[in-house]
Amino acid sequence: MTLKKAASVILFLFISTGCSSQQELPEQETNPDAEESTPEENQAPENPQASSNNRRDDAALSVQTIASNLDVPWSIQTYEGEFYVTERNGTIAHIDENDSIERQQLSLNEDVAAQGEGGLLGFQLAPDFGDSQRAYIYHTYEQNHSLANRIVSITLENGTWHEEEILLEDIPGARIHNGGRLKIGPDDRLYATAGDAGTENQAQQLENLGGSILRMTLDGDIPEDNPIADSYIYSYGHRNPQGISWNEEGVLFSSEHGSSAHDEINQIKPGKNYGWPDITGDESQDGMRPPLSHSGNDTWAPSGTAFDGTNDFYVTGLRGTQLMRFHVEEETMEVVYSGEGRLRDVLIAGDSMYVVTNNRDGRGNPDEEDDQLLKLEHFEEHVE
Ligand SMILES: [Ca+2]
Repeated sequence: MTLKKAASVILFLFISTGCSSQQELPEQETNPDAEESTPEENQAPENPQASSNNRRDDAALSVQTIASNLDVPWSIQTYEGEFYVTERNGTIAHIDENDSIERQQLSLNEDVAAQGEGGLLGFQLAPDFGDSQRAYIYHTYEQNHSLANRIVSITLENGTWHEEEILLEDIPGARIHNGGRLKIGPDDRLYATAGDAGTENQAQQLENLGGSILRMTLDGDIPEDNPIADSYIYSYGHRNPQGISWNEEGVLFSSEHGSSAHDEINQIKPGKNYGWPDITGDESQDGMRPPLSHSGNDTWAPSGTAFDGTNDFYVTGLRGTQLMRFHVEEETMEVVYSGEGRLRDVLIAGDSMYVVTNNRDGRGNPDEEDDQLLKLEHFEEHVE
């Protein structure tokens, strides 16, 4: 494990309250060959100044490299001190307690189509993973010469993950805007974020799963208490949501890529319409919910998220190349960490926070060690 130079990062933070007993909810574009230019991820990084942070328990962070040379990592999961990280081209990196990496293959009935921003994206270990060795994945695949996304359960056997059951197929897909985050909520339902797949109006169509946050049972059925009868749609009017997390009171929040700017933080309520493509930024319209916060003319390109407690919502930034913290009650956004390039996902486990870089996703400037899984924690407590 390398203790990175503290000077290389912007420091502050954080998890002094300890992570509640809540289960770690695992928390999520870019491509060299993407023909479509997605403005949110494709432009040169901005370098917003870290806001000065005078909040309570802030302290310097130590930053440790847990794993290097990852291949466009997308989702982080942890189980008993080990990590499982999906890689967009279709492998899962298993990192053991000694930080050694084993690349696990997938045996699926449909190949992972790692085209544009698509590929192997969301990942969630089953609640009984220790016994069942089961997990859920969200991945892009080819269907009738076009792209779509599917959610399947997989089980780990002798280092290979085998497809078990299809939970949901035909989620709209494309080289851009595939959404892709998967998480089990405090209600034991599986939630997935689906993008508009580049067809904006899909987000307003209730007969179409694109541009929505979806909710299903762990068997892939539509729960009886879903807000729209016989529909997986939990909320809609989203452009390209890539992060969802619940706070310790069970309230769901999301991150969403806006169109060239106006990236969003939303509080998600069942059955509600979040406006894309009809409203963006501060615009309003009857029956549509505006975001809690948006990036204005700046771009965060927000992806994976994690909650600490009730108010601290952590959001990774791709083009923004930083970890941000949205304070729910104060509705403020501040930068808490930067310096390692594009960040795709964040996970809070115990007293530590983990992020993965995405400098090899085709829009970054990778160095030799990229991409990396990094551990952030209080510096004072971990000086070697
Ligand atoms: Ca919106």
